[in-house]
Amino acid sequence: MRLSQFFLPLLKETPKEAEIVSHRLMLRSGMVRQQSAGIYSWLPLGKRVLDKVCNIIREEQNRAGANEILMPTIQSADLWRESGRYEDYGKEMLRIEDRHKREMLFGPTNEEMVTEIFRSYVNSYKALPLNLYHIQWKFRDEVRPRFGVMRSREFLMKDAYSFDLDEAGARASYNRMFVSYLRTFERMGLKAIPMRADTGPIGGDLSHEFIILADTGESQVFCDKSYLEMTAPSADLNYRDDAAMAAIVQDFTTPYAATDEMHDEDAWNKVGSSSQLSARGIEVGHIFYFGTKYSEAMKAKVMGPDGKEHFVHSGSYGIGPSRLVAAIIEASHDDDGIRWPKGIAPFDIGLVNMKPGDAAVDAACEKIYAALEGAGKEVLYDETDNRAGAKFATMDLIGLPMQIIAGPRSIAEGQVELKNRLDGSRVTVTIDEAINQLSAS
Ligand code: P5A
Repeated sequence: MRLSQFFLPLLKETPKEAEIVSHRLMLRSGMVRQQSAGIYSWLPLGKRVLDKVCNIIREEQNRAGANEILMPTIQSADLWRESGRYEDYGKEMLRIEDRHKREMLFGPTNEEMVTEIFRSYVNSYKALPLNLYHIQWKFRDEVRPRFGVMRSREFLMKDAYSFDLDEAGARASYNRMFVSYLRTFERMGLKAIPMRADTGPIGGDLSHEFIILADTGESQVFCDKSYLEMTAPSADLNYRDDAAMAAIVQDFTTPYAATDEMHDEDAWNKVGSSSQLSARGIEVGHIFYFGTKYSEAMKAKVMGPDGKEHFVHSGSYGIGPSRLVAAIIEASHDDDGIRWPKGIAPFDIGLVNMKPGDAAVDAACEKIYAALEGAGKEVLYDETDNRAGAKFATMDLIGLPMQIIAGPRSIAEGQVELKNRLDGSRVTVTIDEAINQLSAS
């Protein structure tokens, strides 16, 4: 993409309304635009990052055996009356009346709708386990939307729903999602710690929040420092091996970790002060096992191997991709701007032409641009006639992991400078070396 064609509406001033660094940087770098309180448009730079986040989530959900669907944002109130949550949900639910005076709502979550789909098609244990997920906009009329897309009213959610014959099966499904979450967040360069959590309006008796540590986080959390050393299982793991999944979950739930609401002082004191980590955290995912809560209320039954009908056991599993974009920035930035982890960055490489109009520099840049794009890399090519200082500041602000700087002096010697945005290192290499090195990275 050529910068002259790319819609990148940068802000010069730091917006006063933005209280935390991710919100400031997202506004300054033209990633999002607020349309109403807690409601945002995603502009090209932000949209590219959001898509990267969603794709990692999608790959890991699919790897774990979940099926992607797409349910609507607008739901019927009658569906929610079946579960009894229409009245319970309160003011957070945006209620809508259509022209026929039918009561509708903008979905805050989809347990009811997915249970309706399940009961319409599945009637035998042979189709189980089943996990259906979608990535769709949700609306919750939060009292205090704040921190930009971190706590917004309209936000994107990946929500998965599992269906099993019995509790043992449902726990195995829970474990698969738990493990896929470990991999998902690690691929985004985040250390997300699973913490025993409250189930709130979703219900159930087993729940974990996945929390990343950040000073600006809304939750107070307590955990064992050993979590900081733990790494997610590799991609070749076998999701169909229930015992292996249970062992991983066991490893990741044995050290102490709890949010404020679930904190237990006695257990905490046993951790030992040198291992205690008390910090602020951001909830990026939340998983629930709620048994037959919705299947009983909504009559979702299957025939079991015993020839009898059973209410299915279910869980739901949420990740907030739009919140994650902000959370990744909270975890990875410096005074100059964002530092995107590889795999999340809106472009892999920023190519800075220091003297557009200079035939040799233009030719070298065009060669590099074509070669890297040809190698499947996403390159943002700054061929504008902005000042050099402004070009550097923009590249640093938008945080592409690697920058190639091509000026007349270096090009005369057949060289360019490579700047690594993540560690700040700079090297001068030949044009061909730059192409080879970055094509392979
Ligand atoms: C799980 C999936 C649920 O709604 N039902 C379906 C369950 N869980 S949850 O914890 O309430 O939300 C799941 C994730 O969505 C993100 N999230 C938000 N992101 C931005 N702004 C909000 N206001 C917001 N509320 C929830 C979080 O990442 C949360 O973990």
